[in-house]
This record gives sequence, structure tokens and C-alpha cells, in this order.
Amino acid sequence: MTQRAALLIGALTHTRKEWEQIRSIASKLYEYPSGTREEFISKCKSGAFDGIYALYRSNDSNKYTGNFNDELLDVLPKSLKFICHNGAGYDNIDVPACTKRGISVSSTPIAVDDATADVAIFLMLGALRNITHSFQAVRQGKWRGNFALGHDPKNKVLGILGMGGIGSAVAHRAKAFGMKIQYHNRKQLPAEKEEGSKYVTFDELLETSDVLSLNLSLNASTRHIIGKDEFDKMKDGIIIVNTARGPLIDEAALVDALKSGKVWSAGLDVFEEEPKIHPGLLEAENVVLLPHMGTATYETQRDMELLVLDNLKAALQSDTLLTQVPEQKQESARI
Ligand SMILES: *[C@@H]1O[C@H](CO)[C@@H](O)[C@H](O)[C@H]1NC(C)=O
Ligand SMILES: *[C@@H]1O[C@H](CO)[C@@H](O)[C@H](O)[C@H]1NC(C)=O
Ligand SMILES: *[C@@H]1O[C@H](CO)[C@@H](O)[C@H](O)[C@H]1NC(C)=O
Ligand SMILES: CC(=O)N[C@H]1CO[C@H](CO)[C@@H](O)[C@@H]1O
Repeated sequence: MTQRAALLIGALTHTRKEWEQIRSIASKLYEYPSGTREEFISKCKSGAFDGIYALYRSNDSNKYTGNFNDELLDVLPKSLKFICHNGAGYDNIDVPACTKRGISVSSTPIAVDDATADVAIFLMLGALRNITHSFQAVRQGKWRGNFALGHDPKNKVLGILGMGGIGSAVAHRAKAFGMKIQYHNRKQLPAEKEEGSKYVTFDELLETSDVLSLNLSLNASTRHIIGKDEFDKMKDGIIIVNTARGPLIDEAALVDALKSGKVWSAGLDVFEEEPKIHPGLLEAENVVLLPHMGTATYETQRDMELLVLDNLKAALQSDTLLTQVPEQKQESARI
């Protein structure tokens, strides 16, 4: 086989042994466990990673390299053909710029579906019960405090924006609570994948949902897909759940909608400027907040690391990826 080295950026927690086994199929293993973007760039320029064919981008690697944009892609060795990213969202990788250079990119859908859907349901139930006040009151020795009644999920219409792997896992769970499911995607799913969910237009989704759950990727065309105009179209008293990406929602408009009562409550795992949270959300009692921990379970973190390694192996051994990002799959089966 030709010289095919692999590079690990960031750390592995659960699959160190499996990474070492890659040694048998790669000509060399490099690591960049931590550092700054400047250091990374200067290492690339000095030839420290020459010959890398595929790289593993760990879940915390963005801290050490920053976004994979033109500046970084320009200095990475020309031998690089595959980027295997650990995460369902990959908005910190400029995919069109990779495509232009003939670099294929994979992410970790599927492995994240159940854990993220669990958190979406947790946040939805918390938002339906307006649970934040009670959580705080009981710890402060105030028992129920200034307790107010919540809502049942049963017979409510759950609107899912982005019915992919996670969206479907949310739908599956929500049905068990007696909810009616409708969704919007760019394209309607084949009937067997809909599992009884109703396909509606974007406007219908906004106008007729009692609860709206966001599960779509963030990119230039979905940034602020929910803003003031969209809140205006929604039913009064809607509940918003976001476990996808913060910038999908115009956070300032959400704060206004929570204050006016347009939005009854919200459950959020992601924020527009993480880890910074809009003060209006921190102050609001009718918001359930989590610090972006949708996939933070032992089982799921290990599954994600294994899926990245499987992509890396496929790249090194057969020039393919198991879970290539959809934007590239649409262009051609293989680039
Ligand atoms: C949520 O609970 C708080 C505390 O009980 C209450 O003040 C607030 O009115 C409730 N929110 C809604 C929208 O009912
Ligand atoms: C942005 O994401 C949406 C939702 O996942 C997708 O339909 C669309 O194709 C993406 N657009 C681009 C430019 O990648
Ligand atoms: C990255 O994965 C490791 C290992 O599972 C985990 O400890 C860590 O919390 C994760 N970090 C993020 C930002 O998800
Ligand atoms: C950011 C995020 O969690 N988005 C995911 C929602 O579901 C779609 C379809 O499965 C994925 O492609 C996104 O990555």
C-alpha cells in the first residue's frame, strides 16, 4: 500500500486501544493532543504531518485548531484526503472548501440519535411542566414555592423541524406519550420512514404545532430559521425545544417571545454564543437549560469515537467513508 499516515487531533477517552490498532493499517500515526491554532499551523507548515491521508478530529479538537476553513486547509498537507469528525454537527468545518480540494468529510450521525432524542424529551417534559421553578424551590427549602400547573404531552401536536435520525428518534419517543407528530423537511420522507408522522409545510408547522422541536443542521441557510417573523406565526403558548444548534434561533427574539407569553416555555441544550447564554434566558423562570450535553453518556461517547475510527479505517483501507456528510454524498458517491 502507498504511504498513508493518520493524524489524531485532540484526545480519545474510550478508544485508545482501538486507535493504537490503526497502526497496523497506517504507515504512521501522528498526534496533536492539544495546543493553539498558531502552533498547529506552524507544525503543518514545517512538514510535521507530511504524508497524512486521513485525520481524526476529536470532539474537543476545535479548541486546539479552530475552524477548518480555507486558512487551515491551505496549510494542511496536500496528501490529506479524508477528515473524520467526531460530532453530529460539523458547522466548524467548511465543507464546500473541502469538496473543492477533493477532501471527503464524515460526521457521526446515528451514534448520537438516541442520546440526543432522550435529552430533547427530557427538555420537552421539563418545559411542559415549567419545571425550573420547582427544581430551585425544593432545594432552597421552599418546597413547591410559587408553584404553577404545567401541561400534559398527551394529545398535543409535536412539530419536528428536521426529521432525520434524531428527529425520528424524538418522534418515536413522543408517540409513547400520546403526542401527534408532524414534521417539515426539505423533502417528504418515504412512507415507511414517516411511521405515521404527518408531512407539513414550514408555515403549517409553525402555525399548528403545540410544541416545536428543532433538529436540523446549522449552515448559512438555516441560521436564524426561527426569528421574530416565525414566532409571530406560531400558536400562542407554544413550547420550543432546541437540542440541535443555538444559532438556528434568534435568541433575542426568543427572549421577547418568552416575555410576551407567545412562547409558554422553552427547553434548550444549545445557545447562540455558547458557552455564553443570553441573560434574558438565565433570568426567565419558564426556561429549562442544559449546558450542551445531548450526547454526554458513556455509551454514546464510546459509540461516537468508534464510528469515527471506523470511518478512518475505511478511508485508509478502501478510500471510502461510512458516514460521509450529506452535502458531499449528494454531489457524487465518492469524490
Ligand atoms: C412558570 O412557573 C413560574 C413559577 O411558578 C410562574 O411564575 C410562571 O408564571 C410559570 N410560567 C407559565 C408560563 O405559566
Ligand atoms: C443546510 O441545512 C439544511 C437542513 O439540514 C439542508 O436542507 C440544506 O441543504 C443545507 N444547506 C447547505 C447550503 O448545505
Ligand atoms: C468529548 O468526549 C469525551 C470522551 O467521551 C468527554 O469526556 C467530553 O466531555 C467530550 N467533550 C465534549 C465537548 O463533548
Ligand atoms: C446539529 C444536529 O444535531 N443536527 C442533526 C439533526 O438531524 C439531522 C438528520 O439526522 C442530522 O444530519 C443533523 O446533524
